[in-house]
Amino acid sequence: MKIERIELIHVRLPLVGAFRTSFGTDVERDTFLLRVVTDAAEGWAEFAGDPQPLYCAEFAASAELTLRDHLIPRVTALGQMTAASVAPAVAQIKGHRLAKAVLETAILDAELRGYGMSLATCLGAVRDRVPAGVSVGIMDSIPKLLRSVADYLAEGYLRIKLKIEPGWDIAPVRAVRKEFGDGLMLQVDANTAYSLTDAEHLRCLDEYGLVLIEQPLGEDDLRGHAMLATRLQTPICLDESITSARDTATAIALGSCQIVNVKPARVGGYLEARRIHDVAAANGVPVWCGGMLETGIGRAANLALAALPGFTLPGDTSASDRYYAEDLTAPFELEDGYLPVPSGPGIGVSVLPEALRHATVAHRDLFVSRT
Ligand code: NPG
Repeated sequence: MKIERIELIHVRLPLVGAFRTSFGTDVERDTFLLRVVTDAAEGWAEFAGDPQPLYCAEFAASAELTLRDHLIPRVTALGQMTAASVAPAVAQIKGHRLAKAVLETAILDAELRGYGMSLATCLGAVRDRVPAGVSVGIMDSIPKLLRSVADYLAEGYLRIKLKIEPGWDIAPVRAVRKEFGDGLMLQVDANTAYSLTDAEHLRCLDEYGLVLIEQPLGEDDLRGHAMLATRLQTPICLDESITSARDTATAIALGSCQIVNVKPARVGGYLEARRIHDVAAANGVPVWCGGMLETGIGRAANLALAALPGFTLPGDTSASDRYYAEDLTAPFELEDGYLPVPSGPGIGVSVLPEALRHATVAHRDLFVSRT
């Protein structure tokens, strides 16, 4: 397969509601899509990050530069290539996993479309639908939170994740547990907002039977997580700390986590995400698929990954209407709490031209073949 053109499409979509986490508040999705045209087919992918480096060090403008000046020149210099050759070609470039992921995914989509295989099949999916969870942001008041959770449960979501931070942790968990009962699959996500000195406070969560507490400590604090794990009954799940299959193996060996949130973008793409799945499965560690407020383009690929056998917990793979009034693809809809795994070639969905037109802010060619 030979790359003929790579186009960046800057898009902006309003979220249906503000989404507050311990690291900031999102009111819109402001990101870019990559469209890769090859001699076999064209492929699409979505940059998972934000305009600001709040969740992780990368951000949209840094990714565009990295792609244009460092990643794309190395990949297009290969001439004939496949998606599997992307990671080795860019291995010299340190970090920038979100940027690497969007490039590899668009190329993988083109390659799979070229021979008519779905991403789900390519990755080793064993399900045609996956259970859906939903991530509920930090709110101004407990009554507002309870209304929001009640609405999501009425829609059919099978597990609830509450965003927490110091000052918004025990009370919301207690209130949700009391209102919706012990049968509710409930978990929390701190996005690195605590330190080890909060261990006794976090121990108060143990009495609420949570599925997990996600990333309580800093992303570089594997040792702190291992120490915290000895103090809590609630299983620790890592998100921000996990950037590769190797550090997944390290985190598991150190006892830093009992569960892993796999975000393909954070680990450099779907091929590395599958290796993380394999490492976790070999250690008996359950994984689930995280989300970064992706449009249908990013979500479709995440659903393919979430259909692998080791993804035994519901992910942050929610329906389109949890995020957008108008998604960029045909909307993903909940059916009895499940979302369908796309089965068409590649990521299995296409952008809707009209929706893309509404969302597009700018276009830039990052590469045009001269041959
Ligand atoms: O449903 O896509 C979703 C959002 C799930 O909570 C969610 N994502 O920390 O995991 C996270 C958080 C996030 C959102 C991370 C935006 C980065 C950007």
